[in-house]
Amino acid sequence: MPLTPVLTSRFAAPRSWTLETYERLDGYRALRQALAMTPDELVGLVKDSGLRGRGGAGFPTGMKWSFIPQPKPGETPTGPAAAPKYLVVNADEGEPGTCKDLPLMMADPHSLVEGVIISAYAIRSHFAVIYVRGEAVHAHRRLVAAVQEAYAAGYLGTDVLGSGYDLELVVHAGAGAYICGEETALLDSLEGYRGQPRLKPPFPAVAGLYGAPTVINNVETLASVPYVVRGGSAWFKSMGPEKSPGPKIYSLSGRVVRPGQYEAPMGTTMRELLEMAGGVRPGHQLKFWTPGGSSTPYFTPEHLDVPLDFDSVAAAGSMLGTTALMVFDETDSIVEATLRFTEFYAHESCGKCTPCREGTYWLVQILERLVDGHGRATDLDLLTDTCDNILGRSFCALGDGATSCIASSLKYFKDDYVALLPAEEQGRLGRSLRLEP
Ligand code: L3W
Ligand code: SF4
Repeated sequence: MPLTPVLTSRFAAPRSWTLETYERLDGYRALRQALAMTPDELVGLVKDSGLRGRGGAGFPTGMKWSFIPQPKPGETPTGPAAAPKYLVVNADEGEPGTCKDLPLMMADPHSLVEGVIISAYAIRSHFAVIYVRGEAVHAHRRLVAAVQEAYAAGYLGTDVLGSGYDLELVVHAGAGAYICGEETALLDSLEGYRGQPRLKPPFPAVAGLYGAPTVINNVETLASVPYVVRGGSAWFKSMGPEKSPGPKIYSLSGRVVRPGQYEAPMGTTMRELLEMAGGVRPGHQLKFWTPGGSSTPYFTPEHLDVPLDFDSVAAAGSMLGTTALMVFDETDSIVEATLRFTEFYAHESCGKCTPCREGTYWLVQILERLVDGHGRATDLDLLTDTCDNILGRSFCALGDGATSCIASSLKYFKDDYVALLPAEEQGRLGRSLRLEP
């Protein structure tokens, strides 16, 4: 169901990325409203709006902000409450198929900057960082220009708009490692170390950047905040399901007539989105698709009517992830697609833990020999066993995510794997590891 554009409302405006256009189209009005509120009122508003994190996990944004330890009135703060607070924007968009944050930063960087200022004020932070994917040189440049404009106009720096509130905002480019999108690896990278995940807990809200309380939010999450402030929580909740409300940017790619970004309320179905994108290319049929990027289990045509919100997708056996809808038709080999994804994970595995570092390597070896026509009857079970030894046994979500495409492709398209086995191996199938009595 299309909606009046919210997050993408300025995308088509001439020179949409400039401060002049942003201000002309109501930009920075929410900031003035927010600065007239107390930080606690803002946290309450965002909690009440039901806004959930758009980076993949769907964690409630207001609740995350409320975890930041704050000094109690009349008491001398100690420990984390006495430490500086940081706001970090995870703009390291790198999930295969995902293309929502970069278009947003290119077309409307000030909506992110405004969201950052409001959110930093809400958590009483005076220092914020946008950590942008290293390869996205164009987005980095655009963000730097927007931040400079915001400083010059008094939206950033000392005494923001005469409110007495100070905020410094830095744009930092990563170096192109997918793992640096994992929030704690991102913090290590920002601190100048090799980006590898940290043990959680403690969560960044208590011990994050330089060991201080830190909120890390995705670009689309923070760009939604000015709209929550301007429209109010009831308006925000009027879009989409009660437990996952708000507007959402879905990115459609692959075998569709018009690939691109489609904004729709949370809970829109793939059938509706495909209709907006002109459908699967003429003369072909949908075979399988990802609801949220390569880390989320595949869906099939059976799932076309699943509402694409966090809870409904989870109930149907996958994850909303980054709402990267990659579309494959009957001409695509699911085993080859799965091999490509698995190669990506093997390449991007940071090497810190054995199940992911070794497991993803072996998954590639097995998938490669299947695709090359040298598969063995035992390979299907071997894939499953290897996934079982990665899932739930890895240090971070990358390892778990690497198993999703394999497990779900075997669940829905086992025959496609069998068809790749040499004839003599197909004959041995009944005697494979798992099927043996
Ligand atoms: C304080 C607690 N904070 C949780 C915070 C936590 C984090 C957020 C969600 O993974 C997924 C992953 C990818 N006290 C807390 C707490 N938090 N409990 O809440 O945490 P979590 O652990 O559920 O998820 P995560 O580690 O943030 C994100 C999946 O997204 N994904 C990939 C995304 C890729 C991109 C990209 O390229 N831009 O977004 C796709 O599906 O596999 O499952 O902030 O600190 N008790
Ligand atoms: Fe690194 Fe993979 Fe282990 Fe995550 S699961 S810590 S990416 S080796």
